[in-house]
Amino acid sequence: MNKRIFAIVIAMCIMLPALAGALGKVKAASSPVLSLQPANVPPRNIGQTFTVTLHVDNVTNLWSWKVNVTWDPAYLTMTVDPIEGSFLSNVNGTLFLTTPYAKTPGVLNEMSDTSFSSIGASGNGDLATLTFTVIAHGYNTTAINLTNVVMQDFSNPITVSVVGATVSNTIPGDITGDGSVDIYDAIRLANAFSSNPHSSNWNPLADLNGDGFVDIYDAIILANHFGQHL
Ligand SMILES: [Ca+2]
Repeated sequence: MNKRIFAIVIAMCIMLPALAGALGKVKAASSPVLSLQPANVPPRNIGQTFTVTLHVDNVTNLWSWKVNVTWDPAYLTMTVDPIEGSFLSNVNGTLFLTTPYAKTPGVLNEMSDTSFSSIGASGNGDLATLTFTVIAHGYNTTAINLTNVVMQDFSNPITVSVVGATVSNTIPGDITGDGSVDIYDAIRLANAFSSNPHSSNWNPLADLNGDGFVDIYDAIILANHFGQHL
């Protein structure tokens, strides 16, 4: 680690004003949305795991759902079978089905859940938890996508918007995505310092720990990986 660079970053951190104002939540639209959360997964070391939650918002009487999940098997592998969320099972018994995680690299076909009750679940909730392991670093980001989504109440299909997740697959600290952690990354972090997603200088790639703020904890991650490259 280059201590002088780290000192510059720390100095910038101290000089910049403290984050003001509460972080407001972006209100979801009132129509149903199926998403993976978090939408932006921060960078991990090779071998580290992370989870994303299949989440639904603004749904009415959800009785059954089915989805395919796809990802790039060059960078990520699913290491645990998906776990059912509580949204449907809180209403009644369910039949949760999923193919084994290792059957096809990069694809999880027809994960589904169906309630034993004719009355479905309404509102917002978690449908499933997916666990991935980082197996290689690339540049910038790689995606986890949701396809072939089917949702329905007891008698009719439910139209739903679908949002996947973006996973940062570089070395932690490689904000520029050029495969090395250096002064250019420190500058990007400094430029985004004290920002949140509502700030004009927000840069999600600089939020290295994915907590919704660019702050000293991100600078520490960058410093710890300073000098590393692909
Ligand atoms: Ca952060």
